[in-house]
Amino acid sequence: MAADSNVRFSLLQRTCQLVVLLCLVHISVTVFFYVRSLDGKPAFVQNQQTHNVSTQQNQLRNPKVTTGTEPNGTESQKEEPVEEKKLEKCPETSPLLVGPLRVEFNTPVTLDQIHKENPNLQLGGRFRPRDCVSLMKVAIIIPFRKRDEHLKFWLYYLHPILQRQQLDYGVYVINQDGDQVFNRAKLLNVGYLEALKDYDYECFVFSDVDLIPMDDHNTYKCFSQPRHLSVSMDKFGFRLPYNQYFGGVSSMSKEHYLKINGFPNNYWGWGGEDDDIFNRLSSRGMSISRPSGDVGKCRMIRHERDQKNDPNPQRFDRIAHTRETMSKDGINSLSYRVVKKENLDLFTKITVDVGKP
Ligand SMILES: [Mn+2]
Repeated sequence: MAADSNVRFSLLQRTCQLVVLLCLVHISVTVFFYVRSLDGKPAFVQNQQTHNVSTQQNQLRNPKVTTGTEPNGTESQKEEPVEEKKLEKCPETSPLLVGPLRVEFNTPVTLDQIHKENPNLQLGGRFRPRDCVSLMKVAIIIPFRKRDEHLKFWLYYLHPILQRQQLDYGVYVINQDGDQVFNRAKLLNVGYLEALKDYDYECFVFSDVDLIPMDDHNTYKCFSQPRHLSVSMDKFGFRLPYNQYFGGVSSMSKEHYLKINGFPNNYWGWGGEDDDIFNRLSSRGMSISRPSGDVGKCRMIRHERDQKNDPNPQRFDRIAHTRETMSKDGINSLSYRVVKKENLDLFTKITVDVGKP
């Protein structure tokens, strides 16, 4: 009897040992795969340029001064002849892109911090890649008034993205002076003209200050057709609100822009001007190019409606007559007065008097 229960006991003991052993194996396999997943590429990438550091540093090491008017006494010193090495064109798709980005607006950012995190920027918010010749010279135009908090987020997110996109770019914030009704499209026209005074830009990206792309494959450049970039905004449940929608962020080459006589100057207040622009483009036989809904995802910073930017009641009537009015109203009829132009660290700010309705 005693021997029998002894046998039973040792059998039980062995079974327990086996179970414990199996558990240990299970846990170690789990831990192994967990640790391995930490080493791998994360699904989302933080905003700043911690990735591809080697390339960025490479650019830092070869700081080429591009403005011919630099008053530093270095010309007397003998420079290494490496300087004049002919640069190749940047590749069609930048190798620095990282894909989906995490975008949030809970943590405030400061201009100082953004400046420190983007050491390769030149005064006025200008940049060009140093180890290749950018495919495009892009002016980014932001119509603006009293949205400094939004602008900080925009600069914080966009500067690293635009640099990874290897663009030769400048950021122009067109600030409407005074307290008259806001005129987005007119500010965009001003941005077009003023940016061209600085540099031979070939491409213009028109962006609201509160829109941030969520994937850096959404390149802020021009295509063979005018492009609508903000195709799936969180505000609209990540889909296009309607097929003709052209608001938010768009890009146009100089040629596209001139073909439609620029933008209307007489849309005062909120709404309609983007539809007018769409009408101009389609009446000149152009179509809209767009990234995929996935690549074109973007976030809008939530905000209340601005003062002096109420919905414009005339907008429906105006949109209905774009074809008749566009040749007389546009870049050829634009009048404004520059109040102040500031070349700041992170952007060029142009304060402008655009008049009133
Ligand atoms: Mn908005």
